[in-house]
Amino acid sequence: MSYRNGGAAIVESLAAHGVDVIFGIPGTHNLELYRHLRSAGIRAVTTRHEQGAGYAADGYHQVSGKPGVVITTSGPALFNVAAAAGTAWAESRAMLIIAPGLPTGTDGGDAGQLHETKDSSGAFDRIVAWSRRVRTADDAAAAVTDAFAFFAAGRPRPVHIEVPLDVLEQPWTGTPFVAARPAPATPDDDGVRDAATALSDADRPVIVAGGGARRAIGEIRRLAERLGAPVVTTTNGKGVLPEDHPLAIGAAIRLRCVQKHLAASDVVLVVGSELGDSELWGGSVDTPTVIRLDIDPGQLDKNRVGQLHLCGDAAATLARLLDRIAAPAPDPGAVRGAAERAAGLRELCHAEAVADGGRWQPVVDAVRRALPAGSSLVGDSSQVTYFGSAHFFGADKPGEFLYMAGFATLGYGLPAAIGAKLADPDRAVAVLLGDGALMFSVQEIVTAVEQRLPLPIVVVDNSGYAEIKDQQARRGIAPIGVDLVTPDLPALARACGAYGVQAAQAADVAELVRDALSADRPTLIRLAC
Ligand SMILES: Cc1ncc(C[n+]2csc(CCOP(=O)(O)OP(=O)(O)O)c2C)c(N)n1
Ligand SMILES: [Mg+2]
Repeated sequence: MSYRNGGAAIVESLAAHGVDVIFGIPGTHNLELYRHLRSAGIRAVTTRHEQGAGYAADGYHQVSGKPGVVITTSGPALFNVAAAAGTAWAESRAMLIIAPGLPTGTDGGDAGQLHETKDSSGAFDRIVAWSRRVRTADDAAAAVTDAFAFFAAGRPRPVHIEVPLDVLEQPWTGTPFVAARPAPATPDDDGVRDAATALSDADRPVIVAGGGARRAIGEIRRLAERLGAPVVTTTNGKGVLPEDHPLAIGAAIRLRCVQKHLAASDVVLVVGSELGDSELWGGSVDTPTVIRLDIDPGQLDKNRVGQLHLCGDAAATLARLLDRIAAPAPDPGAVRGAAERAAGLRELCHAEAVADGGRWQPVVDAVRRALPAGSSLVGDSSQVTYFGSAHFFGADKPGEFLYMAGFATLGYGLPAAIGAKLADPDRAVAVLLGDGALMFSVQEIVTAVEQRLPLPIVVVDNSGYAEIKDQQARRGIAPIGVDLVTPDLPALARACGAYGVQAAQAADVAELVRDALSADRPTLIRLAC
């Protein structure tokens, strides 16, 4: 057995919480963490930049449901993961970032040490839920326990643990401690009764499902069917109701036709969404009665005051609502009416989505055709994602479309796909993104090669930042900084040890993606547009 020290306290505690893979980069200061990974049965995946480790951890989290864990070294390495930490905060995802720090007693030091940082945990405390600089090896183990208890208890968010170098080396004789899972929180009876009454009495109820509904798919479906309520999702909630269900409207909350429909409805139940502008795109939810259900009390009136509030776990609270909402007497007419209302709205959505993103539909359709049921498509902050895949890629479940509408960070797609694939090696995972997005994380092609991932990476290449160019045009600004040199991407992929091919037209992408799924390495598929 290897020498047990503060590093072992962290690593053994991770293993006790079911962690079997970490994403990161080893360095001089985190070796006492890396020392223990192998014996703890934890696989270390080295990305080629810490930002990629953070996004890979997020993709892993979204597909596995387990928190993503990142280990960096100190100073620049930790700061390199800051954009991913910000993403996990904005999108409400569970991410644990562990990094070494300067020795205890040198806090705030300015002594010229390697990777010296003014105040790492202070800096990270401003961008994650909490950041703790631990003081002893026991404290290090307790911090891991606290992180997982935090992830289990409420709205998931990132946390950061800083382990001073001397604490990493400190002998440790403790044992990891796993806290009991708390019972899911649910609101009081009166709140559930009032909400159930409002929903039962509604003529035109609608359900809006956000990322907080991802673990309540059965309950959302049963409630929608019982009420005859169409279900609209945010992009983070995409797939909460299978998108081919007769009541599914899709990830369409940004569309004006949906917002008009909400205004013409009498009651909307919003489950696990902050109704942020990054999802509503300047619009609003103007339904007279809005019921907000969220695990985080801070969300219950956010962006749109709720008339009724349900503070609790989505699945547990919806189950209690279902107990109180009687199944309607069999009435085929009512069922047909609800499905017809949903079908009418879906048609309007499709027309609106085609109006601003129709040119992306052929390539999205080609990727969809090539991917078997239960696959995941990963997007990025590119037009092909928010105007394309978000609407045209049908998802059956959460985790089948990976994106980050809130932080909207370029460079997410490729590393997140690596994490998703490692979370579920049997699942087909593909990336569809723009050239600009790829260039932020292009080095992670090598990570995917090293991990031997049969990953299709479909790049729509318009040699620059079309979205920003369009925005410049709308403001009357002559294009500046947006028309870019893009390398020969297939050649670059080949140089990295991947396959690289050109698609002559969008329809050809289907065949190329199919081939890529059965390859022994990633394939970059470039489509000029
Ligand atoms: C980290 C980061 N930097 C800058 C931006 C601003 N931004 C948003 S979209 C975009 C262009 C993306 O280019 P590409 O992926 O090629 O998609 P396209 O707009 O060409 O469809 C930029 C620069 C961002 N979202 N994230
Ligand atoms: Mg582009």
